[in-house]
Amino acid sequence: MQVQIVTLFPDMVNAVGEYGVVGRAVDKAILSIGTTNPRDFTDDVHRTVDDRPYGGGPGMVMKYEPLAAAIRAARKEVPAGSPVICLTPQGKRFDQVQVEALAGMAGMILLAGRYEGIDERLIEAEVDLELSLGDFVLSGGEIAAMAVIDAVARLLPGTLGDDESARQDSFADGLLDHPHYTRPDETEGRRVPDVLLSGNHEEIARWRLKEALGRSFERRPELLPSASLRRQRAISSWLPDNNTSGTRRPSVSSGRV
Ligand code: 9D3
Repeated sequence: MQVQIVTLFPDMVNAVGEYGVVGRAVDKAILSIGTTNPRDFTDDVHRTVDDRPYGGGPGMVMKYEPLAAAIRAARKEVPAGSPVICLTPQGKRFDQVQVEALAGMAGMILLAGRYEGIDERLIEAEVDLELSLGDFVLSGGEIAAMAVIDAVARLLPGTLGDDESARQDSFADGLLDHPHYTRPDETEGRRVPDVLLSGNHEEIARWRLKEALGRSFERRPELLPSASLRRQRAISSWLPDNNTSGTRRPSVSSGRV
């Protein structure tokens, strides 16, 4: 996948490709990250990318022309049909469903804004999708663009090892994680739960599921309905002659799975 980020701070976003899992995807040429700086598409001596808002008020607005020229240049670096995605507090909340959709693309252009906002006509003319990380205030879109790249890179075929991929699949069930422990078996009076030292893998799996459900119920109850639906679908897909057409199958319509 080719990702092109339109940003005034290219050094900041390039860092996401230098570490850990994303770094490995870049090294394996599964992912390529490039940047386009709107400041390189100005024609005045001050290389101006912002201006005062029409209608007055505080702050500055990113100008149309340098951004439009930068996006046009960025389009030449990604496959045809790649979406232009603007990171903005006004966007739709970013979640794992969107991560999966983006991981199926051959490329994407991520637009990271600064200042109070971007001239709305640029969004209308060039942007396919607006995404937000959530209801808190960042100083610009760069960290959000890096979060999108990190989340998407993990799902690209070949990025994770077989081990990591299997774990990713088993936790794609929409619940919070169970607690984790490693050696030693006691730290300043706190012991690892006995069940984890028992060697009984069936019992350990049950305990972990119970913990994951308990934490999800306590901390994120809104996760439970879709987690339950996903689990039912997973179980259905393990059954013989599993029916993916959406047609009712009388023999397993009791809802007991
Ligand atoms: C203090 C300025 N805000 C008035 C309420 C508006 C505002 C403008 C620009 C707030 C944040 C930003 C910059 N943020 C992003 O570009 C951004 C963002 C975010 O702030 N929160 C969550 N997700 C995202 S994605 C891009």
